[in-house]
Amino acid sequence: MANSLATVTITGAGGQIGYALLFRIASGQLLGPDTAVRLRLLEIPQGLRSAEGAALELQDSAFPLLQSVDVTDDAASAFDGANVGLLVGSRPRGPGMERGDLLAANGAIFAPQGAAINAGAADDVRIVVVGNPANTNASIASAHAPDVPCERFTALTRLDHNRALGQLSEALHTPVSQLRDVSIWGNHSATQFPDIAHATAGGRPVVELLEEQLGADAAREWIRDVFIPRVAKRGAEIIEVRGSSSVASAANATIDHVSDWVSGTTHGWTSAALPSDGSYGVPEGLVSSFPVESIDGQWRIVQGLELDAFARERIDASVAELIEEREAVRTLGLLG
Ligand code: NAX
Repeated sequence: MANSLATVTITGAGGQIGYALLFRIASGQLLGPDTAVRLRLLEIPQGLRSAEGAALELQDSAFPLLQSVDVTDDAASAFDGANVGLLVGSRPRGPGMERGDLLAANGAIFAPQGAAINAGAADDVRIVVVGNPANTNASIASAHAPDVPCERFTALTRLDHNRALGQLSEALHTPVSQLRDVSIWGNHSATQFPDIAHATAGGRPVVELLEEQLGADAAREWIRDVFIPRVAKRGAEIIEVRGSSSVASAANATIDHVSDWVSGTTHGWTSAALPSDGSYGVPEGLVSSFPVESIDGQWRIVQGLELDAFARERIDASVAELIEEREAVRTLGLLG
């Protein structure tokens, strides 16, 4: 029997990732078996039928924890009382679309959603932005929610983190459960820096294991020329093989992100994009991915990691891209 109730708002709920998320949330995988959920599905008018269809299927699934499902195209009612907001619906870059057009189109989505969160969400609201460009969309939403602490606005890099774990598991013939302390730094884009300098497998440094397996030079090359680009460009690889972008793995990562945020990390650290507190020289306020732990319901950036020259260069490059995105959005007047 559930002893608490949470309102979870999903934007773009009629889309692919939305469809993969809804049933897992309703089954209790987001907030655990003791929390009943009230789902709010936000769509644009063209997406309403699809979301309504998903709502019918949710009813047909008879989830004991699911208390209600509302479908709407009104952001104010979707976010009213929301404890968790999964901001999935966005305007991804289309063919021939200039960056300014992309950012402006997303500003038109995330600015009003930020304002609706500010006006009506619950005091403990937690937001994760999935829709791309995710880091900058999170900044836009946060800028329009001045009464909500900025650290409640995060962006998803857990999929990149999980992709890195998958690649390491394969290379080292080690189960994912044995791997710890992989980090994703920077932007959720091809400039991100998947970092295994501090990672361990079965308690031993991953870099040492790779060096044993491949030799020192080949291990360094594998990390630089195979591992990093494969993780950073995995989204394109999925599109090429599957004919459509990542869906179930993106939904899975979103569930992992929120469930760790609420319940705590127990297996080393993970990765999430959140407003920088100035750690590791990342400008304060910039929504950038870091190695993080979740303690008492809050993300904390893992402190004190040593970064070598290679890591510094890769992080600086991704942060520079984020700064450029932020400046472009500022020029468009989207930061309030
Ligand atoms: P879909 O096109 O299947 O679904 C998006 C849905 O959002 C559509 O139903 C659309 O009607 C709705 N929508 C658009 N504007 C809206 C608004 N203002 N309010 C509410 N709903 C709105 O895309 P899907 O495959 O579900 O992907 C969604 C987003 O996730 C895309 O931006 C995609 O780029 C991004 N991704 C992010 C990932 C990450 O790791 N951060 C990985 C997967 C994915 O590529």
